Amino acid sequence: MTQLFPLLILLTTLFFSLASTANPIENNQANEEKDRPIRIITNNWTSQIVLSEVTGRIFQDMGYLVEYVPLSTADQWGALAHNVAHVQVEVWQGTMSEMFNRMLAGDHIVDAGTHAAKTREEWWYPKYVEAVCPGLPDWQALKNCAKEFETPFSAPSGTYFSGPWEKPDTARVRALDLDFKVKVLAQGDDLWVELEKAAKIKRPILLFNWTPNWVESIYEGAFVEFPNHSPECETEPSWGINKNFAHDCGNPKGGWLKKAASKDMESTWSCAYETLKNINFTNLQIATASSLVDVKKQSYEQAATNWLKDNRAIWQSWIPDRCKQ
Ligand code: TMO
Repeated sequence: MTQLFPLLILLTTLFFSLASTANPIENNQANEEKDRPIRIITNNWTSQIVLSEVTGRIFQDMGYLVEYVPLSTADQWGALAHNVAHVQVEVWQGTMSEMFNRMLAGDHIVDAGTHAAKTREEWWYPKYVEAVCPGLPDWQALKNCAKEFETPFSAPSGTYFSGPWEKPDTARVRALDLDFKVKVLAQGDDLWVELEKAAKIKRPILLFNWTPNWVESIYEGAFVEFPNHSPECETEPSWGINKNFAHDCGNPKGGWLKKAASKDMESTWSCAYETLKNINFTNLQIATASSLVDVKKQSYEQAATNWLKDNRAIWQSWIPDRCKQ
């Protein structure tokens, strides 16, 4: 018996080490892939939060752990660069191209591809405003009617309401010599509070809006048409109608919408990374995702559940065959 003991231990050890290290490299990777959560960035507007939730549920369906990391669009770049967060599903050209391109050029993040959706982020007004500001949507109409948009914040100038995203609005007001002051709202949703208050009594209002968004399904309105955007407009003062200042133009029309990943995503969660590259939302899908919450008053989670239920064939097609369980 005492002689058998060492043999037994040897055999047991051998059995377990063979079982667990049959392919040591593959095994460690598999563990890390499924044990470490993929951290998805959530920002502060509806479609982004719903689509992040949709993306997270798809990853969970594939067997991954998922965490959501609420971050401002300003703070998300450092998190991605340090692999503290790994996925951003809505990078908008109009508000984020500058930082996105800088991070890409520095090799700090990965471009995970472009959605089919075409985007625009711009000054916007509800249709009834045209009656008191003839000439809209041409921006030059604003030269003669700034007073119509006066509020206690800006008196005697007009107010333009912007959201908490990096936009060169003050530089544009200066470059185009407009009599407006920019009121930056703390929360994205504050824009819709202002819009509803104004629209109820048909008070003129000018605010930041974008497409695709739920707003277009509820309010008739239009974007202000500023001089066409060009990259030089943002960097070359001599470009455009004001020879002394940059930003004498509007935001891009037909802008791109991209996905971003951390540098470690592909090597750590290769199937999730492949799926992220395939994820591809259209204008209608994004507008629908946001109206489920902002119009139909569902929670973000309910909206994601409903979206996944109604679009099963689409999201299943984003998962590569080799990654299907
Ligand atoms: C990035 N956003 C859609 C708020 O303009």
